[in-house]
Amino acid sequence: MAQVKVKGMSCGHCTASVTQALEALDGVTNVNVTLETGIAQYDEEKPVDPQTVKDAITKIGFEVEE
Ligand SMILES: [Cu+2]
Repeated sequence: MAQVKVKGMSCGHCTASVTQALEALDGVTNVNVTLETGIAQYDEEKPVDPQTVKDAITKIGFEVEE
């Protein structure tokens, strides 16, 4: 299980967008995004570059907290 902290989510549509963006990535599965904490958790079926995950999130308008 890997996780990233996402900044800028304000409602269920935001969490759905982030979930969708992460699930679209090759190797990423079982995505679970929590609005209250901003935590996006996911499993890796194979190694996934954290930068790829970060890019997918920033591309749709959110920030990843370092
Ligand atoms: Cu929203």
